[in-house]
This record gives sequence, structure tokens and C-alpha cells, in this order.
Amino acid sequence: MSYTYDDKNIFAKILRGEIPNTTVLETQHSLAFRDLYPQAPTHVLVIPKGAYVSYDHFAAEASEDEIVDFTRAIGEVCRLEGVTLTAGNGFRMISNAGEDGVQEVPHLHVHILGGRPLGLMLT
Ligand code: DGP
Repeated sequence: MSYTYDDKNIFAKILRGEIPNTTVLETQHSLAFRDLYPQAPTHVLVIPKGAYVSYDHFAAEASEDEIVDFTRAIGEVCRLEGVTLTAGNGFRMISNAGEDGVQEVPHLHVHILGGRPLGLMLT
């Protein structure tokens, strides 16, 4: 079975510049911006620019350039936000997928949360 991507989702609109965002980092293949409803002092969403619905879709179909870019963008956001283990107190990264994962926006995104003790909170 193949993956279905709905290009009317809100992050596709952000990528097309149809709705505004607060950008933290933009790279060749990725965009990082602040979550509209932050659950921690740092709450940044990192997305690939390609049309991938979930991490399993991305891992199966993205090019190595896209995968390296996305992985490094996540690390760079942690550095920019001061939550790395070298400069800060750590962070949590989460990627919800599908119905059981309670994914609200059907474009792959990784939440990066930090800046306070996160306890057992999930997002
Ligand atoms: P998830 O449940 O993992 O699909 O989380 C989607 C996140 O996207 C949620 O934390 C709120 C955030 N969000 C929803 N709409 C917008 C938007 O228009 N702009 C931004 N920056 N974030 C949004």
C-alpha cells in the first residue's frame, strides 16, 4: 500500500508561504518554526520540505540528502534553542503519526520541547 499525502494540510500551506510562521531555521530540505500552542519554553516543529506524511513514509521514500538534512536540522535547532546536552539541560523530541499517534497535522513533523523539566508529559 502506498502513502497518501494531502497537500491542503496546514504545514503544506506554511511551506507554500500561504500562512505565516515564526521560522527558527531553514535549510535546503527542512524548515523549523515555533509551535502555535507551545507546551514548553522551547517548542519547535521541524518538518521536511518534501511531501511526507509520517516518519515511516519519510524513511522509506526520502533521499539520503533529505534524511541527512532533516536529521542535522533537528540537532541544529536544539543548539540554537540552547537545549543540547553540551549547552543546556536537554530536550524531548516526538513525532506523532496517524490515528493511534494522535497526529493532528498530516505532514511529518518532529516536536522539539525543552526549557523546563518535562516530566512524563507527552504531546
Ligand atoms: P501533532 O498532534 O503532532 O500533529 O501536532 C501538531 C502541532 O501543530 C500542534 O502542537 C499545534 C501545531 N499547529 C497547529 N496549527 C499550527 C499552525 O498553523 N502554525 C503553527 N506554527 N503550529 C500549528
